[in-house]
Amino acid sequence: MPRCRSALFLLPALVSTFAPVLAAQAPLAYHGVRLPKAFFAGNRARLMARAKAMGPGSLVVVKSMPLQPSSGDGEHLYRQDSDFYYLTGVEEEHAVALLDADKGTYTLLVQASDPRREIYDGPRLGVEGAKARGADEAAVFPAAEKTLNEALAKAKRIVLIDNFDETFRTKVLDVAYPKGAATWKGDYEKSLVDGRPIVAEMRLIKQPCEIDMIQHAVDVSIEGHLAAMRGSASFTNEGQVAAALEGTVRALGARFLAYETIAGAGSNGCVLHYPFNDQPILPGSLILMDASGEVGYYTSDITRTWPASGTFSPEQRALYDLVLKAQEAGLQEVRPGRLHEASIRAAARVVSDGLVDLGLIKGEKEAAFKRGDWNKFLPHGISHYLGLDVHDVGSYGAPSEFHRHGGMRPLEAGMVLTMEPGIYIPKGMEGVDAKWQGIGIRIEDVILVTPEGCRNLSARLPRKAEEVEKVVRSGAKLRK
Ligand SMILES: [Mn+2]
Repeated sequence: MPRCRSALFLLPALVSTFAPVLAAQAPLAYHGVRLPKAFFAGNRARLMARAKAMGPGSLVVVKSMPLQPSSGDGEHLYRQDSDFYYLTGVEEEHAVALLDADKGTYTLLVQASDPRREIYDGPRLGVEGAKARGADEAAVFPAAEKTLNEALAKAKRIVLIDNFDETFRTKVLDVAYPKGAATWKGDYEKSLVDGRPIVAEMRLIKQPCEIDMIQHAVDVSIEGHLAAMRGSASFTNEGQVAAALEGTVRALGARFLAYETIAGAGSNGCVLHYPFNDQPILPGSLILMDASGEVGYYTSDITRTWPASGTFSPEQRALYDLVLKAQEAGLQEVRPGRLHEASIRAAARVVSDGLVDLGLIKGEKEAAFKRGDWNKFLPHGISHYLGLDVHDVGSYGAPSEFHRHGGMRPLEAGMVLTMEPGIYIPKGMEGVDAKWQGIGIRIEDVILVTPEGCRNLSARLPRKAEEVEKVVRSGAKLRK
């Protein structure tokens, strides 16, 4: 796979532009940073090679993400589909990429210029812009319909990524498989192939420049977490915690959040995807924040849990140390050739055994683990892939080795995944002493599988209980 240039070459100019804002934080600043054209060209070439290997007449058809309406005449902020982005680098809506595997050509079909709309949305790529982004040929709609129809008619095999755009999918199928007896020649003339799993496998193993981008996203997210932790001694509402992270990551160049911020205090930390972030922070409560920015379309996924006051209570501390121990146990199992499942089981086992030690689970350890009693306290997955999407694509199974590996996939260098055990004891949980209730803890880091083992890309953000307390207290001191 081609080693592509890091986007870091853009940094000096950016840092000087934002120097006044970022005086305390330099050199982090990733406004507008994108991967180079060669990266997208390399991805197209690899996909075209796969399509060509399927036989002559293969055409890859990739549709951009449709606009998502919100309410009234509003729309959600447009973010390109990750597959489309990975193959084109194009951020514009209403675009279709055609890869002709026989000829090795890339044709980009884009929306026509519309002066009225461009007053609102800014300039459109047009034919010139499409070619400047690496297209061999380009056309604008509606004239581009003809280019599309001809390519579809000629193709023997259509490798389709339609982004759940039903209108587009129907159109492709109508052209590819015309209805009516006159066209029926006793057999299908074309085959249709789902392109998504092919691109998913490509995206699963990250190229060096992608790892750099994920690191950028992680780095700005670390700054966001630090800002929220440092501010929390004076925060009185979850909204301020979320705002501290979101303001920071955006100031450092994250156009998008990697996902909606989860900032829950006390029992709200037990709601896994807590969406409200608007409740008071009561004295003595923990704050669980699962939040990250996205840089140049690459995500991060980090969770920290800290005491709002700067000091864990004994119960909070006992559970916190257990979650951290579970995460460490999981990380020990992350290396090439080991099953992904092994790391997940190792983390879960530590949680289960620890809960027995604390008296929260009754009985003998081995039996308790097998019964899955721990699931009540840890009801979510402990690890997932990460990349252009926060829950990134790629199969977790290995069908050809299903039996040997128990259905789980051996890890490979270049995979990026999270490790995120937690323990959640909401207020009112049955059969649990009141002193444990209202505690939700998760610790989550972004992990790169390396040839030797793994590297924690978010290790710079403190995780040990004393270190976390120190960060929170340092913020309290600053304001005195
Ligand atoms: Mn996660």
